[in-house]
Amino acid sequence: MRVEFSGWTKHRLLMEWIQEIADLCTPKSVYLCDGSEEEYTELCELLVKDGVFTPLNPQKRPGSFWCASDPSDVARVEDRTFICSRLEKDAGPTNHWKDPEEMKAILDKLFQGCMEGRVMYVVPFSMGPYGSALGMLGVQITDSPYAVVNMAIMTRMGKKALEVLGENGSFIPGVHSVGMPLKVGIKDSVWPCSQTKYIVHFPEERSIWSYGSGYGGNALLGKKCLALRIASVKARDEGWLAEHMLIVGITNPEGEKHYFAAAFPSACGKTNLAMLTPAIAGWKVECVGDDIAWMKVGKDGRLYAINPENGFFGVASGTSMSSNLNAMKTIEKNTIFTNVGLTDDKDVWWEGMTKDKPSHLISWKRQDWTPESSEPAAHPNSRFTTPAKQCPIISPSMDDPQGVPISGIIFGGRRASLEPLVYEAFDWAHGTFLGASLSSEMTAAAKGVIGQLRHDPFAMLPFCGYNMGDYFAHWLSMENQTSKLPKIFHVNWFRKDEQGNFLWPGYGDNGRVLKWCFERVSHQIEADRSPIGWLPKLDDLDIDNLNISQETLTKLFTVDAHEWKKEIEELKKYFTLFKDHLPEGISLQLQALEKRFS
Ligand code: GTP
Ligand code: SPV
Ligand code: MN
Repeated sequence: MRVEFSGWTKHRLLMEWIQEIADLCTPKSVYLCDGSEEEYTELCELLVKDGVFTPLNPQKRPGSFWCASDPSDVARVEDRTFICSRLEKDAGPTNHWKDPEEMKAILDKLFQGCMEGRVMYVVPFSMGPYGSALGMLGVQITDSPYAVVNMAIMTRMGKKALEVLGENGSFIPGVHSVGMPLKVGIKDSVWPCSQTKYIVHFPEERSIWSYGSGYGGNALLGKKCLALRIASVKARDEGWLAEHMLIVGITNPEGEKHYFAAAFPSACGKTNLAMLTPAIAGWKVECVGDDIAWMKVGKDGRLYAINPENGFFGVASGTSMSSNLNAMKTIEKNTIFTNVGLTDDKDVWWEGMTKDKPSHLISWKRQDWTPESSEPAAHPNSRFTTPAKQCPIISPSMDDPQGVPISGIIFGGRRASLEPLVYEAFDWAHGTFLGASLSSEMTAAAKGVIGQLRHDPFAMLPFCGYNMGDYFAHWLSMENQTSKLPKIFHVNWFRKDEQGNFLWPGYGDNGRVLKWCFERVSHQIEADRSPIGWLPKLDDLDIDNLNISQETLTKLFTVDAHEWKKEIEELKKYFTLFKDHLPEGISLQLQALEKRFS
């Protein structure tokens, strides 16, 4: 089939590539997206007609849809994610690697005829404000209209991106198929996917191939595949940072403002912190991004960050008016809900949304559900896809091509023990070590054992497109570019008491911790030196109107030498994984930490 491009693009390489993929995948037709509102509406109508989308009650949630995935396709598949660099050592010990030629042979077979009977959509998009020096263009080919409408929310998608691309601009190509050709006699399913899954990245040629899944980061290629795995490689080559971080602006009662970027592993609180309603009076928060930050040293020597995305693909489960009011307001309209419960009055519900449970609904498994049911109404990794612009506290800087200057970087994970509520690194190298040492209990965001503690350096374990040891070195090397790097902090909202209860109330009260970080970056307060870093003087942590005992506070900040010595032994073992790719700077930090405890 000849693809007809008239008026859509004059970019020769783009046209050739689209033709090549159409010849390989043999769809029944090709649809070139323009990103218009009409197009979005038509695609949603098509999804409704095909039984994929259920429109929600327009009185309750206008412009919104419910859908449920195949029960086997509910999260990122890390064990099926590959970094196919030419050399295995460039993928490193934390990634799955296959020789690029071998992988291409596998993909060639898989993709041959894989779109039979389906429409092949071509989705041009910009990651980051149009024309930003920090931004990047991508084109996703997909046979999933669900992926198209999600991409329309998550990225700046359509004609404008093509205009910026022009006739010979560069773009990251991504090919996605749900992997279920509609051969004669095969009936389509509401959530087509395949038991065979491959999420593949070729870092040197900067391309993406994704097969077999329609869900989240597996299928929305602008997100983890492009903006983290491919972008991290480009960032290393060009001297900047592509990170799994939220970006938040904070203004104190005096009107002084600072921006922070924070890296927490998947489902560990980025969206919540990015949209924080601070529990302390007079402090204002604005959201620049909730998942990804691209950061580059600016002309003034400071680190500037943009959010490459245009929407939020946020965890629904647990989101409520009390935990995240701004997210709840963001998703009042024009939102796609995947794998949540569908109530009898055609609204959505999930565990933790309200105290009172609906007496009946349709669960994410499309089954009748009542409060007596043994299974949850929503999948723990259920998600909302919603435009960032709808967030009541979205920062106007989100569209600033320059980005925002970052004053502090925060690392954190889920740790039931060991890690105190907050502390500050001694310097950049020590902060890099804190990022490299990050461990967290696993969540439902990826297939795996929930609750199991694992090393997740920089919250980038599933997202780093090259050797993690080289990535540590790249972080250390940022110091050669500028003397004005941000301060680095470590937080832990998830420390528990002996009974297994969280010691810290979290959510809005995390504003108290941000306030401490703010006052440290603006040099307003002193701190106490400890073996692990600078700890707050307890008087400096604002606990006004917070019902917390002195005993709990002490527990939150306890640095248990015995526990830390065990952690140091564990880290020694872990870092051997990187062999000669482990930079000396990290080994020296570990030795220094051990010495401070002896
Ligand atoms: P990804 O989108 O997967 O990258 O996740 P995320 O890092 O944005 O996580 P998110 O903010 O969606 O939070 C995930 C889960 O952590 C939700 O169930 C929240 O309710 C819970 N959570 C977030 N912040 C806190 C907190 O301060 N304390 C506690 N106890 N739980 C929290
Ligand atoms: C994450 O898992 O960190 C996410 C969701 O943000 S996904 O887009 O599926 O990767
Ligand atoms: Mn994420």
